[in-house]
Amino acid sequence: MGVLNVTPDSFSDGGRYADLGAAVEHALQMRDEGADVIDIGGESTRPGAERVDAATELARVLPVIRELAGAGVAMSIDTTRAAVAAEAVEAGAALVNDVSGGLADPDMARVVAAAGCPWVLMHWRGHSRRMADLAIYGDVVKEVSAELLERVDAAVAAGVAPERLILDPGLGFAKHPEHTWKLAAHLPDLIGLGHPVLVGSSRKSHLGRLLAGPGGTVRPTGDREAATIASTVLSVAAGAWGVRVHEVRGNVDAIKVWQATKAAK
Ligand code: PMM
Repeated sequence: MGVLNVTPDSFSDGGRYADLGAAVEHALQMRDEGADVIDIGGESTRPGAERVDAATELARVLPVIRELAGAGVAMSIDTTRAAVAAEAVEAGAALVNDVSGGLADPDMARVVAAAGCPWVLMHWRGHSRRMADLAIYGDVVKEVSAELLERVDAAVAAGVAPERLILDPGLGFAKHPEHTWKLAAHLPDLIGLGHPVLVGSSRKSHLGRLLAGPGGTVRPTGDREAATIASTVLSVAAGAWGVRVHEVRGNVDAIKVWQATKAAK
């Protein structure tokens, strides 16, 4: 899954694809490099981010979705808003990627059930502005698993077919680096919940902190690519269904190496 943030303020690519032509060109490049799905978002979820209204979100994503639908590109819509998801699916998005797992908008489950499309339920405890305060866990793997299963139950109760649900541990969302590393290490537990699992580790701050230079300077987002690729290989080798990444080529290369090695066993 290739990330396309049509936002002025996302943590690693904010502002780069705000122009329609640049956004479409980048999406096509990611598709050509091997991304199966382009994940389009119009609202930044970086820690501390303020929300934008639905009209702003729609004005950012719809032109890109329409253009890419015309080019036959498979897309997901990265939104927590039911109204945005509904219009995005109508315009051609094939999948809803909801970082709130249906918690942010009580209408989301109904919209997804009506659309009959796959739904990524990410583990989430609150909007970006306050999520750092919510990173309190005893056993992070058990709690994230239990909270994801609650979201599955709610989705199914609202009429979404269970086989359409994809789970995501929500690395970095209401999680300190130690929580994120624990979840990455225990990915098989999440996969054991019985749904495909998507992992979004690309360029996130746990990598930046791990790679901090002398004096503790956190490695900048644009220089976390090798670490992202390592994380991709570990995730797919552990059984992840997909990875959500900003730079597609290197990650696809790495997955091919893993696949060829596995095939030669
Ligand atoms: N991370 C971000 C945004 N959307 N969606 C899913 N399913 N999983 C994630 O980990 C995730 C996401 C934040 O990263 P970005 O600012 O690069 O989009």
